[in-house]
Amino acid sequence: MSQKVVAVAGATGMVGRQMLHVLEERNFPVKSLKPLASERSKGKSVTFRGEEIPVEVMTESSFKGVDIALFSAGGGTSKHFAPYAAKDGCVVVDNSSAWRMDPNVPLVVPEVNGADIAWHEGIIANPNCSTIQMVVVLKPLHDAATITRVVVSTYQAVSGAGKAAVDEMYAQTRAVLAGEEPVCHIFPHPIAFNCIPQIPQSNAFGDNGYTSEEMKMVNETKKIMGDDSIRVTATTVRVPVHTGHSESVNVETVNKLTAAQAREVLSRAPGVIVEDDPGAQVYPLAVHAAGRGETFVGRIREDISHPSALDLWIVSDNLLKGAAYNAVQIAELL
Ligand code: NAP
Ligand code: 3JN
Repeated sequence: MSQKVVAVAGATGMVGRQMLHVLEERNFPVKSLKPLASERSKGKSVTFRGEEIPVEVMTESSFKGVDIALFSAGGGTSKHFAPYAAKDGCVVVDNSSAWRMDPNVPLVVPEVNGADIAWHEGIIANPNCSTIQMVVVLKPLHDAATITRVVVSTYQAVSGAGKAAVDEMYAQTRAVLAGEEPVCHIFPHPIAFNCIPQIPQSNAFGDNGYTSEEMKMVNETKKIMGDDSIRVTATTVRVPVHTGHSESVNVETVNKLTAAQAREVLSRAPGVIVEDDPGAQVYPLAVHAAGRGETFVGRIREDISHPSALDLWIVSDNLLKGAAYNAVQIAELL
């Protein structure tokens, strides 16, 4: 692969920092790196390959001479700046929801629909973290037995809500342990020692009673799998875990798959690791998945309430496969 000029938009953020880490760890052929952020980061620098690189304030002309830009600076920022980058010949891999459902923008998980990058017009979207880890597991099952319906409940880590949310969880935990009242700034209710069935933390609910995170899982799954007929319903829940989203997933199929067949199919699936030995108390755990690029699946069993359905427990690092690693994999495909 030839050396590329790479910009990271949102380089000072939780996802942006992981992007720098993954570019470095995967030895991505970076000719030069351009870290971009807001006015707030003027004077700051980031460390890349042991070198301090000053952060630049992102402007409409930041992308001249840039080959690939990895965006994780929020949806409004992507909506505004990505077209300027594309116009200057840069390919944008965008981590926000701004472009995901645009019919002219491929929404890509390399293990599932990597070929879709072929029709990009300058912008490629990275799906939502909860969707990514689910479709990596669903795709091989769909190919084997044709999925008709998916019922998912998520247990999402606090790092998915950004750095301020993680700080709030720790502050609340300290407060509760000291016998004090937890203070809420980011979340609508205490996240310490609690579960909150609302993601995101503000302006979450639509007219149908679903949250926007839940509707992302519904709509993005159909687009990535290239099959509008798959019915999906989701309940997304924030839990006091630092990193690693977990999901309980029920999958109905046209053709029955036994648990053993599903395990066999998934053991051959790219990017998937089967961890399924309940007798030995082996199943995927957020604390084990954190820091890993793969998606872990276990508790694979036949649903006793249905003639052809499976129950699964799926866990992955929300900042890596759910964001930075998937984005860098897309850049590698480019
Ligand atoms: P974060 O920790 O709050 O970081 C936000 C980053 O965006 C910072 O670098 C910030 O720069 C930068 N930024 C904000 N406004 C900007 C502007 N107007 N111009 C340039 N840079 C700007 O948030 P995060 O957790 O990293 O998440 C960032 C975004 O990534 C989210 O909004 C979301 O769209 C996406 N995301 C996607 C997933 C996924 O599921 N794939 C998961 C998490 C996040 P300053 O430091 O200068 O403020
Ligand atoms: O809450 C999580 O666990 C994942 C959060 C993702 C997120 C956070 C803020 C804005 C997104 C996303 O990727 O869908 C966005 C957004 O771009 O809409």
